[in-house]
Amino acid sequence: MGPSKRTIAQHFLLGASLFALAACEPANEQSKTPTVDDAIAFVERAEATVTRESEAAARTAWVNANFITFDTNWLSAKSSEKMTTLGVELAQEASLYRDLDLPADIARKIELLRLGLTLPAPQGDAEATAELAEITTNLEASYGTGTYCPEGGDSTLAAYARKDGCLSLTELEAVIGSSQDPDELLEAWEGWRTIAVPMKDQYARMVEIANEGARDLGFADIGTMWRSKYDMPADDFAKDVDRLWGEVKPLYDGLQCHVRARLNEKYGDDLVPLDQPIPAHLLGNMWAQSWGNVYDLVAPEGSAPAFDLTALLKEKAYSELDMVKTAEGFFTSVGFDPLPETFYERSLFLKPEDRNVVCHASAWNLNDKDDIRIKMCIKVDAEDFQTIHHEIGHNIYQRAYAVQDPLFRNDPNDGFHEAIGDMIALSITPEYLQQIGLLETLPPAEADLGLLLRQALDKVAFLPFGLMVDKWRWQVFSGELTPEQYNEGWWTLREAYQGVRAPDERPGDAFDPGAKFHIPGNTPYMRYFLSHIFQFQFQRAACELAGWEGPLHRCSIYGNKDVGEKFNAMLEMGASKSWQEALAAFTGTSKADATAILAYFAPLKTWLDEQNKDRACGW
Ligand code: X8Z
Ligand code: ZN
Repeated sequence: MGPSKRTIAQHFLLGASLFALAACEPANEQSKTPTVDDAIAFVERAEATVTRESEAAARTAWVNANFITFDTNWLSAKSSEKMTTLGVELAQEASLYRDLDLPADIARKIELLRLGLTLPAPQGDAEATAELAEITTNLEASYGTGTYCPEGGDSTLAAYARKDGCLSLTELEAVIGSSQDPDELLEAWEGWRTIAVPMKDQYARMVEIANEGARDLGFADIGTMWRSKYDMPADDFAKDVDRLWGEVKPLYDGLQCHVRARLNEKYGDDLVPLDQPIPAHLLGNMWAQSWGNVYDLVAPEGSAPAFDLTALLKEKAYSELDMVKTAEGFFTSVGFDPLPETFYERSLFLKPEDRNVVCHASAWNLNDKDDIRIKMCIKVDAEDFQTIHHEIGHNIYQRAYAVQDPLFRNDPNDGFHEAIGDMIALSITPEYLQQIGLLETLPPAEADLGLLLRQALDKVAFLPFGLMVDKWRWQVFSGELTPEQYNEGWWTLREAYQGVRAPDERPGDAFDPGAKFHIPGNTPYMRYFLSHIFQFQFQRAACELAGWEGPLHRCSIYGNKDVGEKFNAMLEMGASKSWQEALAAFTGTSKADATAILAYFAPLKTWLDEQNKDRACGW
């Protein structure tokens, strides 16, 4: 299930048991010719069943993710099995009504039911359904409880280890994010990847089962099913993401070239040769997916960053709770209702010392109304300040579309859900920070370049990673990559798209994709690539509406209720209309459009071109 958001519709859609629904059906239901009235009645029953079954599933998943134990895993697997059974039955029955001439909203709901599951089980195969649920629960728990325990005396990480001599992901990430010692970095990088080795066989078996489920529903494989969820034919969607990548690639390539040159100055030709991809352990992030932590190494010469948000939060002694309240304050400033009391009572903000939790940040709606919460292990730094906005954005969206019918309580394109809070966080400008008292003196205009570079290290560096994760999964699902080729195929894509390489020869049993949350968690990833396009489109539309005339990266919509109102109108649409219609309602265009992110970073692109003019870029 998604790390990011769970709503009842998604719960059911990600898994769901139609035994109650099936009980109402006459035994010969399949044999009679389906009518429009049958379809309407089916949708009504499906929505009632989904609503009834999903709340318990959501609460089970919440407890499991907050207390990972043998028993909560067991309960979670049972719940997932039940929900998948329901989801398969609903998808199968929905297929019967597809070719009828249905009212538009019924046709849309039928399609959502058909496409709802992330990993379908084979039809009517109780054993395979149970096995699938057990595997997915185990994979998620393996990731959530994974630790690296250095053995032998030559570990460079002893100083960071806990009392039991082991390091959790949080601790290993702290090393990758702050150390500039290549030995430490390499050990932390390799150490975390040891947790994924045992996942590989289970992952391969999971793919086998779910592919059979996808075929039963009429899809060639799971990847085709995933690509069919975007209101356009699956092949057109694949072409569209390639088009978007082609548009942003020159900006990415310029950034990669500059960063590689500076890391070469720091680490030398042996470690960072100028004609090779960058070794993945030197980029300040466990997955080399965003590079903000190496800002100081790559910053424009002679110019300090306009501000260091981590330092400001620490100077002002912000607590984790202060960070959450500040993010909430942004949303209320544009007119959204305050978060309910229960959000503060029931969310998890701090990493518990005494138990295993899934620390990867997520946002939940437990009752599809107002029981919204986030779950994350907050650190007081700029990265988590951004992530809190991201998560609350999910909650605000969930609450907005709660006005819709159950099957429409979702986004029309999973990239939207990921873009809401990120778009809001684009308004964290120096002026905004001054308004809320975090920053005393506004930096001069020439500091903009540093700010933009800092932002690009997160947003632009992310793009090829956002793209390649599901390019890999699509190849795995289609059989283009066999289990023996899983790891090699992963690194082929990492090199091709990101210009990033493994820092060492990978062991034969390595399963490096498994060390990224969304692979064992089975959360589709193309949503994040899309979100990095959409959030800039949303921001450009919001700033136009606000009458902003300056450069896009200096625009903040803080306090602008007109923008909030129009934004909310799109959020309230939920999945009731195509994503193209929802996008047009807010931005006036129905196409995913990279010109907004390019406009945002235009001054940086000019600067990067200048920096790179005598460098041999590429890898
Ligand atoms: O998983 C997340 C969010 C929850 S939906 C924290 N993100 C991706 C990641 O961490 O890999 C946000 C950015 C990309
Ligand atoms: Zn998210």
